[in-house]
Amino acid sequence: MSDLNTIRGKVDRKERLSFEDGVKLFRSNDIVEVGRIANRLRERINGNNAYYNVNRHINYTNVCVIDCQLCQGAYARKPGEDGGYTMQLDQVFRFAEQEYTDSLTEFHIVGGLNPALPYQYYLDLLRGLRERFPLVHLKAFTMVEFDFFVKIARQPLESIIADLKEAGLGSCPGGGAEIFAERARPLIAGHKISGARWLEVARAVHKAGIRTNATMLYGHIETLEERVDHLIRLRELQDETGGFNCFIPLAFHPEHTVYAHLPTTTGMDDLKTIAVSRLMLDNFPHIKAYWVTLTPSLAQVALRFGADDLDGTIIEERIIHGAGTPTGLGMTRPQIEKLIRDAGRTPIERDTLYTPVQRVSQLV
Ligand code: V47
Repeated sequence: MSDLNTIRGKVDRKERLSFEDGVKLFRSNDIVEVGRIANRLRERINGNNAYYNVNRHINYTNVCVIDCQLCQGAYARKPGEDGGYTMQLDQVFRFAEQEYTDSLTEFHIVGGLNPALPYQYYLDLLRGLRERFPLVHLKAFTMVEFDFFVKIARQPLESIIADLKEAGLGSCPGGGAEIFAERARPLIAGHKISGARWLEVARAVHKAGIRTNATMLYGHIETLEERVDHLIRLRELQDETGGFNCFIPLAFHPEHTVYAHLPTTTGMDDLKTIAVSRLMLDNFPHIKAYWVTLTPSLAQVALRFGADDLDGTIIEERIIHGAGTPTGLGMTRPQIEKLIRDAGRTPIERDTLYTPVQRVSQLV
């Protein structure tokens, strides 16, 4: 008899798991049973479907005022530091045009907190992309960037959200959440906004009718209890707003950061984190195994451990590659579909809001 029977019983009876259950799952080495329980819930929520999308990342600047230990030096640069770049708007539009194909359904747009850029830049960026690519969904700006806009525009959060929505914002990526715990957060994220503020901004964005994702960065200096605490804080906000689409656990890549001495996460930990996320976040429609941080092979296996989404084709990811992830820069649709089929799942190409996309051609 596995000591996880009580938890399995709760999941089967559709009872919510407690903080202690979450910690127990993380502490278990019975990865097969943890995965099996998560898989039951995953199949209850998503059947046999496994989702992916055709997207491109636009990282408009890596210049950032935040002393974020997980990103400075790996991707971000201080103002004036060597290696910093900022795309002027015409460069953003040219980059987007180069990357555009008819299959594209999403631009994923994030950047550093660059004091040289005025608030108007972000509105013009969205407007310019919407004008040029009216069919492409603009998933842009993390809760950290929203808080920065409040400061530089000196406007209330609600009016920033309304401006961005009017300019073409479709939804928001889940970055910047890192780990909410007050002990660990400043040690990896410097003076980035607090976990409480991240959640407060997400609440306001959801209330304005904009859906967002959420992430958790794990595998650095956080404790297992802090991971479970992070998941429960997200679950509580989701109970309140229902505005989260997807949760993405992000495995920390230490290279080129001040935590370069830390080991990378292991397969056991990665799969367990996917599984525990699925089980604790019973009110999140989707759990994403982000192939960029996990490697395509492990992300594929994760489709049997609670995950139902692999993210997208991407083509050029900079943030996590800056920190040494060994994965390629992008994948094609046939490559992603093969991973999904070989996991015994049904590939569903989706748009950002998880509506299936119908294709005439299956080529790119
Ligand atoms: O916020 C930074 C993380 C995030 C490192 O919403 C690192 O669909 C690992 O949020 N090692 C950006 N991770 C990526 C992100 C994301 C990715 C894919 C899909 C979605 C979505 C969101 O990357 C940052 C931070 O948490 N990060 N440095 C690092 N060294």
